[in-house]
Amino acid sequence: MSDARDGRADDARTVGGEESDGSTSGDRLVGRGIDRREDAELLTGRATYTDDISSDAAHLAFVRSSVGHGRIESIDASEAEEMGGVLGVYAWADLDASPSPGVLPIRTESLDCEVPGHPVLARERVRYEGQPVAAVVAEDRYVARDAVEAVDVEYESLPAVVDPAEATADGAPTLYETAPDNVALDAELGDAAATEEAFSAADRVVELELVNNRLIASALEPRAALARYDADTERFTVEMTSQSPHGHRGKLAETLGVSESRVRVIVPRVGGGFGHKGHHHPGEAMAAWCARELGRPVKWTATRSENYREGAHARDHRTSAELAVDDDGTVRGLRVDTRAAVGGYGLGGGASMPGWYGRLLSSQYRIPAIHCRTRAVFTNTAPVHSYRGAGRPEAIYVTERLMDAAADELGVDPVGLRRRNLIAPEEFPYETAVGASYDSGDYETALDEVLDAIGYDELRERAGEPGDDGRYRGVSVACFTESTGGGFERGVVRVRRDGSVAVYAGTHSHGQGHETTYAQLVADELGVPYDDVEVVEGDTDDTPDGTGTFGSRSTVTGGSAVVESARDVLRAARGVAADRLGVDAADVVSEAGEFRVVGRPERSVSFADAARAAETTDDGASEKGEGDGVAFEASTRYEPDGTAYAFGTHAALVAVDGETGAVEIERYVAVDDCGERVNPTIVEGQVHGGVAQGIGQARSEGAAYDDDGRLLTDSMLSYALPRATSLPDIETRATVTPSPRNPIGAKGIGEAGTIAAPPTVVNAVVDALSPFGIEHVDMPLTEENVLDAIRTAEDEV
Ligand code: MCN
Repeated sequence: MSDARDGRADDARTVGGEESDGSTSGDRLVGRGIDRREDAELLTGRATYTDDISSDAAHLAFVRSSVGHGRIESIDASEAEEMGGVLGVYAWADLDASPSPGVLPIRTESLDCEVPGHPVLARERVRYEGQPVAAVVAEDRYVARDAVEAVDVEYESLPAVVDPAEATADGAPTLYETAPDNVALDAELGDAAATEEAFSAADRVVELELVNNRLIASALEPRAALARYDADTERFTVEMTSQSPHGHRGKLAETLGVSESRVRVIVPRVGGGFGHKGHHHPGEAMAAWCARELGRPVKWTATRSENYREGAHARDHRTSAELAVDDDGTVRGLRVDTRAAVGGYGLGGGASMPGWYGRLLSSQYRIPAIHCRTRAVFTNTAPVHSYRGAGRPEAIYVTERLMDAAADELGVDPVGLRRRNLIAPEEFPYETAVGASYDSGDYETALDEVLDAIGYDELRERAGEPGDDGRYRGVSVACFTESTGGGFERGVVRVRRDGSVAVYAGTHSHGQGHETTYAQLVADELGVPYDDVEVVEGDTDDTPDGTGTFGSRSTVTGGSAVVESARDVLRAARGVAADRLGVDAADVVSEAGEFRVVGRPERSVSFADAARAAETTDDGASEKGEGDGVAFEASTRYEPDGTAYAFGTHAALVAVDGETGAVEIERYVAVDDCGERVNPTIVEGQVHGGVAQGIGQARSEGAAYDDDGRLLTDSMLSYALPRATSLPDIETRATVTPSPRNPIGAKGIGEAGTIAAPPTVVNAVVDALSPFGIEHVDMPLTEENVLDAIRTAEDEV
């Protein structure tokens, strides 16, 4: 661990491994790995998810495009309309005739072309297989599905293009007349001239052509909505799967053509999201539209294959990347040209936008010149959107693969090459060549920690040669940084007369455990028992405006908002306590739920007594009084002072069977630094989940379309998610380098594993395959792909 610090992040600590039990630091709850309070309900099956909500709802089902690209010639719904139990069959013409725009809004201002938003039901043209073309509402879901089968749609098929690189080639089929080259956005980041200069001056240039495979978000619970419309108040209530209740309220209002005040979004328990439940899809909006049309609640629940067809999908980059490096291992420049699919409709998803992608390309290194060109490209595929990591895994994959390729080219150890170029602790805050301002970091400590944990030196000596079992061993590391936090959140802390506390937040936990961690944060600030703090998320009528849970932002942004509110509440309570004690507030200290007079600790008032007293007092900024049962309340709109950059270094040991191409990950060690950890057990859980997903991308997952735009991987039989048996025991350790940019000192952790795992695994497998002269294998590293690479290499010898 390095001890040179700049005073802002002056206590990097290493914790974890076998010794880590997440144990308490004093009486504080923050830093303790207490069990998640939400788990009893979730694990015993008592939790209520959207589809569990019983009602007299009618059921909505979609007729979806069977072609990847085409024009709708006719829709014949006569047979479906006559089926018993069918309440209505709708197509674009019905939406068009209604007061609702019926289009999912997209952020066209960031695009280089004018394109329409995604129509809830296709308007003349379909641009991906699975796009909703017509909607059927029936008394029950089985009738609705039967009626879907009875709707006859004729298409004029158009040529399709599914690969983002092919979509930009001359003569490729075009999705929009306004974007003849299929490019939705062509953006540059960094200084092209300075990068050119760096490349000319460098001793060597290393190049890689990389495919970042297309993924599909596979949350256990598919998307669902139950919509009601109250004709008296002209108000929609939509219970739905969401990561962003207020975001969905705004988007639903736009699609329905009403003001936000006419939409209430309620989010019950959500069975995972991984990004795709933050995005606006047709199903939820159509359920709301039908509820108003029919004057009856309408429920929609996606089937697994609908969820796979409609997306959102993720990644799908084709990248040409070059690293300029001197013979002594000094990296001089990085140049990247990426074509990223956006699917049939431009969503503005973070994955393809330069901000989230290009800005991370510097990883942990001092790279003086970087230039990144990103083209976001329309393809006849499901829309691509943010998925756990959202742009950052794609960026880190590029840099970390190049570092290994450069080490190979120079004939040096990949760890040594990385170490030489790491940004040093005293250089923070550090401005990268692509405009990211890193807040704090101690990268070398994380690197040393992971090397020690995996026993790198010894493994390195054995790598490359077949072991006694005939398999080839490879060992790797990959470093990463991750932008976390950002945007704004509001947090409300309300203290009732009995001293109990309710925390309201605009974020929404869908597996992350906010009910536990926000309660830890607020209980500590107020010095009240943890069990007295209740956390409420997920109802736009009850919770303050918020941005939502994605981008590993909830702790940094939402957590800080509730901490700031708790501090305001504490100030108000101290004022009341001081009144009761007959002293100035400045002479009162708060300790573990007691307000004590400085120097006279026997004179005290408890927090609960101050809350009771507040009701009969009417001064104090946050003090409510007035007999409404609320003693104190504070609301904070919090925006962090810049991004908190989490980081870490992961390492893997793999064994590859040269005869079959089978890869086994024998060891996987993750060292992560998310600043102050509110709950180390939850943090570890997040790392485990993220690494599992990252290994899924590296080893088996990959959405495949045929040339006509038909999805070949439309179920879990064909889309190969990782299984327990394909995952190693994930060993976790941590370093702690607080962020100076928020009151908690935290950085996000929710996506770290998905960022680090793909390059860690691919680097290890390529290392194992080095005896064959193999320099790169694209993900997923299935047996077939690995064997292909070996055969091709052998043929070339
Ligand atoms: N935490 C902590 N200390 C820190 C940072 C985080 O104790 N320094 C805790 C938090 O308080 C929270 C959890 O770790 O309980 C994750 O926090 P954070 O990193 O702030 O991320 P968010 O809560 O904003 O969650 C979003 C992130 C993203 S972007 C995806 S995608 C994702 C993920 O979290 N999807 C998930 N984790 C998931 N976990 C589950 N089970 N299901 C998903 O769909």
